[in-house]
Amino acid sequence: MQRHTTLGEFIIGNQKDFPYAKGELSALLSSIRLAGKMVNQEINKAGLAEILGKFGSDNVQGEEQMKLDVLANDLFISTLRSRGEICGIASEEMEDYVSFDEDIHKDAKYVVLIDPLDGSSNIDVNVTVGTIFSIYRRISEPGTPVTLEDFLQPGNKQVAAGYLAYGTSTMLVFTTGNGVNGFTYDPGIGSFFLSHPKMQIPEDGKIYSINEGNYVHFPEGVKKYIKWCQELDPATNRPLTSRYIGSLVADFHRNLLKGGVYIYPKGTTAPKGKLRLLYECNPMAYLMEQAGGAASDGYTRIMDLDPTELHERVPFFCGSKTMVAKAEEFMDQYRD
Ligand code: P6P
Repeated sequence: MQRHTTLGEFIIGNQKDFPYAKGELSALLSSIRLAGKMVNQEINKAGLAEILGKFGSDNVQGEEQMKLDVLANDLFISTLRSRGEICGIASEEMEDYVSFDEDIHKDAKYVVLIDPLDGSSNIDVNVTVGTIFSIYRRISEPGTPVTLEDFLQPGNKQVAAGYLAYGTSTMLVFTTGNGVNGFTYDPGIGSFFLSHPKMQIPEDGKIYSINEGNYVHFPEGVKKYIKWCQELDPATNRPLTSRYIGSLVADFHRNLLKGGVYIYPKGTTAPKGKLRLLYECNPMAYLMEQAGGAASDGYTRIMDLDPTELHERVPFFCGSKTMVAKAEEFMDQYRD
C-alpha cells in the first residue's frame, strides 16, 4: 500500500539537508509538532466554550479559562523547555524573553521566537489561525543564560522557520534552508504526513491581499499599486483578485499555493505597520524566499533588516516575486 512519508521519516531521510548535528532538528521539530497537536485540540473545541463558559471566564468547575493564545504560549514554552536543544524563547505573548537554565539546557545551541496563536481573534468565527516560529543558533556563550542579542539577529541568520496552520486541516510547513515542505496532520493516526513536498510559489499571481479598509491611511505608493491592480488590462491579466482573510497564516498559505502578494504597509494609524519583524515577518520571509518568492518592507529585504527591539513592527510585502517587485516599483516612485 502506497502511503505518505511521516515527518519523522522525512527528517531521517533528509539528514543531509539539516544543518544540525544528528537528531537535534528532529527533537526540536517534535516539540513543535507535539505542542501543535495540543493547541489544535484546544482550538477544535473552542466552539464548545459557550457551554463551558467563554475563554477568559470561569468554567463550570469555577476554574479560570485561559485565553487560547495564552494557553498556546504556555504549551509551546513547556514542550520546548522539556528538550535540551533550546536555551531560550521569545514570544508575542511575553514582554521579555525567557532563558531556559535547567541542567538539560547547558549545551543547548538554539533559541526560538514564536507567535503562538496568530490571528486568534478569528477563532470564534472558525477562521484558520496559526503558530509561527523562527529558530536561530545562540550567539552568546553556551552554558550561560541567553541574552537579548541571541534574539535580535537579522532574519538572514535563521536556521529554520515555519508555521502550523489550524484550518480545514492542520498543517506544519517549515524550511531549514533547503526548500519548503508541508505536512498534513492525520488526527486518526496522530501523525503529520508529507503532503506538499518542495513547495514553490508561482512567479506571478492574480491575488492581492491587503485590508483596503485602511486605504485612506496608506502610503501613496500602496494606493497607486492597489489602483493598478484594479485597472482593466487583459494583456497583464488585470484586474487582479482581492482576497484578505485577516489571518496572516491563512493569507500566506493560500498565496504560497496559488501565487499572490500579501501587504501590510505602514499607515497613519500604524506608523511602522502592524506585523512583528522577529516572529511574524522574518519566519514568513524565510519560507517565502525558500519557496521562490520575495519579502520586503517595501524597499529593503526583510531578512536584511537589523532588529533593535524584540517586538518591533515593520511594513510587510510578501509573495510572488513579480508581484512584490511591482509593488516596490510604486513605493519607489511615490516615496512619501
Ligand atoms: P487587520 C492578526 O491580528 C494579524 O496579526 C495577522 O494575522 C493578520 O494578517 C493581520 O493582523 C490582520 O490585521 O488590521 O487587517 O485586522
